[in-house]
Amino acid sequence: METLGRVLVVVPTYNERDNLPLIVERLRAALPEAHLLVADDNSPDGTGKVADELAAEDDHVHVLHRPGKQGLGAAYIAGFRWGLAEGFDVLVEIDADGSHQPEELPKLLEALADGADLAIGSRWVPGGKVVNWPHRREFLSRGANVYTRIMLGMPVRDATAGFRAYRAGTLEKIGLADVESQGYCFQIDLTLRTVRHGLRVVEVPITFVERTIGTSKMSGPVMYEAFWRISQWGITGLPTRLRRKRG
Ligand SMILES: Nc1nc2c(ncn2[C@@H]2O[C@H](COP(=O)(O)OP(=O)(O)OP(=O)(O)O)[C@@H](O)[C@H]2O)c(=O)[nH]1
Ligand SMILES: [Mg+2]
Repeated sequence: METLGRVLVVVPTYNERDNLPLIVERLRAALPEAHLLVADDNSPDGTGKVADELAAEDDHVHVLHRPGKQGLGAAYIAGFRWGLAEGFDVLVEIDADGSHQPEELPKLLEALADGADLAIGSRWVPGGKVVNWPHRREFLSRGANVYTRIMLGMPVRDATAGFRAYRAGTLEKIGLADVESQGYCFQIDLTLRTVRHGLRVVEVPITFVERTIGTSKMSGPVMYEAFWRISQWGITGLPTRLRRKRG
């Protein structure tokens, strides 16, 4: 197992005022060496101010203030750019709403240390779980992943997962400049880029817990974006897949 170097956890926030202090405390306890970057889209509920207060008390906490709500993908790209420029070796994604357990992060980092280029905290591999999800949400997530697997031919069970760890080198190789995905489909986009670059993706089972505080930002347009982009990537990638199969 190799040593991984410096870890940055990027926490995107939009109206997560009450969740942020809790997730920051848990992350700091689970991984005391890691640095955190809150990427806030000028949340109307004042999350940015809460983030500033946390950063003032702790030199491992940083804040990226963005002008307005531009989607999850854009927030992560800005956060990754910040982390790469600061020389971090590993970049982690985690939701602020408590759905992902910071205590499970060491497992993801172990997978990287064992040779993965991207470690995904996965709900849909053996050992993975969801807690308190309505049937409708589970159906949607499983359905989206089945559709993604069929359309894109990726051997990944939870390509929409938002709890993951990238080696800095992975992000540098796949490139962030031309990523257009704005919402959650950003997760599928980066997974596909990683697979298509021949890099190693490892899924680690996690327990996903439905948020108890604040509201979901999942919306119709966000789901629609994912659907049409997956379809588009599937169709444009088809000739290459067929050629590989024949050859
Ligand atoms: N900066 C920023 N963060 C966002 C944006 N949209 C969502 N987030 C954050 O991304 C994380 C995941 O968003 P959620 O609303 O919990 O969405 P989800 O977890 O996919 O869906 P639920 O299961 O319904 O909660 C949370 O920390 C949000 O605050 C955005 O446009 N900008
Ligand atoms: Mg959530």
